[in-house]
Amino acid sequence: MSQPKSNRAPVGSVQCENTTLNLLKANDFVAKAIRDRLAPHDILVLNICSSPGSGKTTLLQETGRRLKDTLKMGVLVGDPETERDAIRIREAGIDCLQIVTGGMCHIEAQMVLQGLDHFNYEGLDVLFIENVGNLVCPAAFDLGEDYRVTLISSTEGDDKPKKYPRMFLTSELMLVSKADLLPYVPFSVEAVTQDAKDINPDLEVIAISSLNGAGMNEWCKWLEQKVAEKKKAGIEA
Ligand SMILES: Nc1nc2c(ncn2[C@@H]2O[C@H](COP(=O)(O)OP(=O)(O)O)[C@@H](O)[C@H]2O)c(=O)[nH]1
Ligand SMILES: [Mg+2]
Repeated sequence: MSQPKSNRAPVGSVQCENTTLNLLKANDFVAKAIRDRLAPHDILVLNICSSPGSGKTTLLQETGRRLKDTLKMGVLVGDPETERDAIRIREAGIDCLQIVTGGMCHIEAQMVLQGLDHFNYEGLDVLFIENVGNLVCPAAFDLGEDYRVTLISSTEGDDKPKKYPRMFLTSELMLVSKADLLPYVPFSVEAVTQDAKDINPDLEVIAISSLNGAGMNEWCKWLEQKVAEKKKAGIEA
């Protein structure tokens, strides 16, 4: 899938100042350059989004532990400050580059394009981009990804999809994270799924826990299938 999804395209319909529109158009141009750069290598690119603390880094650590013998993975991780997430991800055996955004609330395509030089594309199956924790701004910035995966944790409330619709509209997969805490918090997987699907009927949903392993096999299977599809599309192209 080398073209941006139609859900991601309507930058021109964003109601904002002209300068913001120009910024988003420039971003789309760079996102295309990322797709062009990676196209010959059949690397699956996933943009992982969520609120801060929903479990993105923990999920990547656990995915690394489970799949590092079968998939070669790389991670670009964005935070306003510190290298802490990159250190955690490297400890799980995955090559990782930290993007320090200097206070910015999202990653832009230009940061990804510069970060690509860090990776050896040879044999790389998946490049994860862990976005800055934020359900608003990251939704507007195409990073050249194949799929956008948004986490919503059981501890942050099941009302978020309707409040932050663009993030769920532009995602292909919603992971309901921290499923181990569901018995203890007022959060309905059914309600959050219904709200998210009202916005985006094609959205896939998996409930996961990086702590007790619930749903992790299904997530890993989804990932492996997308990698296989990407390689198949590359062979057929
Ligand atoms: N109970 C529970 N806690 C989790 C789970 N995943 C992450 N956490 C905790 O949630 C906090 C934030 O996780 P982190 O991965 O740093 O979130 P990020 O900011 O989205 O990258 C940490 O204290 C994790 O240990 C989970 O599946 N279950
Ligand atoms: Mg993190």
